[in-house]
Amino acid sequence: MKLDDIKISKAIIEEYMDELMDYLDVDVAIGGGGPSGLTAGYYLSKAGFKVSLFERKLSIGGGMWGGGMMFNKIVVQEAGREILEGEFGVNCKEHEKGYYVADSIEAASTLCSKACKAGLKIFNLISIEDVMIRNERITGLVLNWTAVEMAGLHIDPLTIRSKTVIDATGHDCEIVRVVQRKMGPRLMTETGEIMGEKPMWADRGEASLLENTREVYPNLYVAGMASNAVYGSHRMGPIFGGMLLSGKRVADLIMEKLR
Ligand code: 48F
Repeated sequence: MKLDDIKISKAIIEEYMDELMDYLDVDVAIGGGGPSGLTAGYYLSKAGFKVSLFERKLSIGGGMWGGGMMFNKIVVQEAGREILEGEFGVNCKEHEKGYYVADSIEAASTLCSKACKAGLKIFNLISIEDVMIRNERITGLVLNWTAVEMAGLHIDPLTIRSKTVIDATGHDCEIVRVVQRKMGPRLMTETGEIMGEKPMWADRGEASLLENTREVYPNLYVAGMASNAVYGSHRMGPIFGGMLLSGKRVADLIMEKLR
């Protein structure tokens, strides 16, 4: 078959636009394609919800690729292994009792692949710059191309509607930060504000993460490192079990709410 360059362009543009149109109105919109966002997207999509995920960067996987200080291994504890190996099929080696090691490349690529196959629609190279709020509830997201953001171009964004939103943007908890900036101290935290991340302490950080994975403003949930940053708990470095468990927990909470 003789290839027509213009037909290739047409295929890409039409298919992308069709999908973008289809995803203007979703059940759940996830900000951030790290381990917590991908896990949440996987479970919600698998349960039949319409879910989109927006990732600022070209690659999906967030802080998982680099392991600890670029040694591309991650550690999970038993509960995390049940998801990483049990659900996703990523090989986990017991290094010593209770400490399982996985290859970060296998982990990040498998999470991404399984989430896509479960039905999660991932849009990369798009940044969430704002939220839509009606009657003090989150009703959607405000999006722009990352390239626009990086170039500092003065170009207005577009919006999507979503019944619920997950902030899985990691340490910076960017979506919650926008809500705080626009709405003042109205978050469902002790102070009404973002409480801020505490220093590295794997044990405490992991232990508090599930409790901190919750609704923080009507229709807005936090998952992963964003949860500990919002609720004032510790960072935990290259142990990733909590991220997976947090992704599953936020999915369970949203399923309960939407059903
Ligand atoms: O940082 P990230 O991997 O978040 P996570 O799922 O996992 C944290 C761990 O990687 C690690 C850790 C483990 O113990 O502490 O840090 O909580 O992924 C967050 C993703 O969100 C994207 C960002 O590029 C990254 O890939 N992101 C951040 N802000 C935005 C965004 C935004 N405004 N719009 C779209 N994507």
